[in-house]
Amino acid sequence: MSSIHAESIRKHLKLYFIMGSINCQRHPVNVLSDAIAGGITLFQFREKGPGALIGQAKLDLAKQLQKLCQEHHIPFIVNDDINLAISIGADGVHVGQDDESAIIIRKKLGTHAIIGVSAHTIFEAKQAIQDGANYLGVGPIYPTQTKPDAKAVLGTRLIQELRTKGIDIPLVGIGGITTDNAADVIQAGADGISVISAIASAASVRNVAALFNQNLSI
Ligand code: TZP
Ligand code: MG
Repeated sequence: MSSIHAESIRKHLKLYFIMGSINCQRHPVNVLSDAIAGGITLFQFREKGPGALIGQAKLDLAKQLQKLCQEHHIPFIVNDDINLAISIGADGVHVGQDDESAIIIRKKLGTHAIIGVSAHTIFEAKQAIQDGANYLGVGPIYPTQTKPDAKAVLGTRLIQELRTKGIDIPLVGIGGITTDNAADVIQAGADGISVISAIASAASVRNVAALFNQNLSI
């Protein structure tokens, strides 16, 4: 990866909003639109869990959300679904440890795609870097209700450890991040934070996104 690409990704990770239809109390297009107005810097379409859309409905929503992102120059990342990402020309994908390796995904998506990988240990982080991941999602940092199968809570320890070891790949913390604890995640060495419920379920999506932004500008 060229370093210009890496530095551009690092900047986009600052306030990384993730959601799918089941995380939203209003139409996802309205939620994303408000989140963009509040200043999110990256978006991941994560249409997953009980009641999630599938097939044509999932494709249609992906296209609507992607269009909104394109209008605001916000990269659009797809969770897990490599074929969906290819079919709509998404900017990248985010995968977990049980998904295909970044090596295979890179072959499918090409050099310019943004590939993010979830890491829960130093070993997983190093492997993802070796496989060509552009950024890591490290977590869960704090307890979360959003992912029932989330692994053990890490706190900010792994982020600190990665940075102490000189691993400088762009990375975000994920899991239970709120406007109150976001700055601690950055302080530990993350380039940004990724958030589902604190933004998607907020009474004012726009205001909460803006408050995150304010609290991250440290
Ligand atoms: N991966 C680790 S924790 C998590 C994911 C997808 C859920 C994050 O959601 P929230 O609502 O921001 O805690
Ligand atoms: Mg996955």
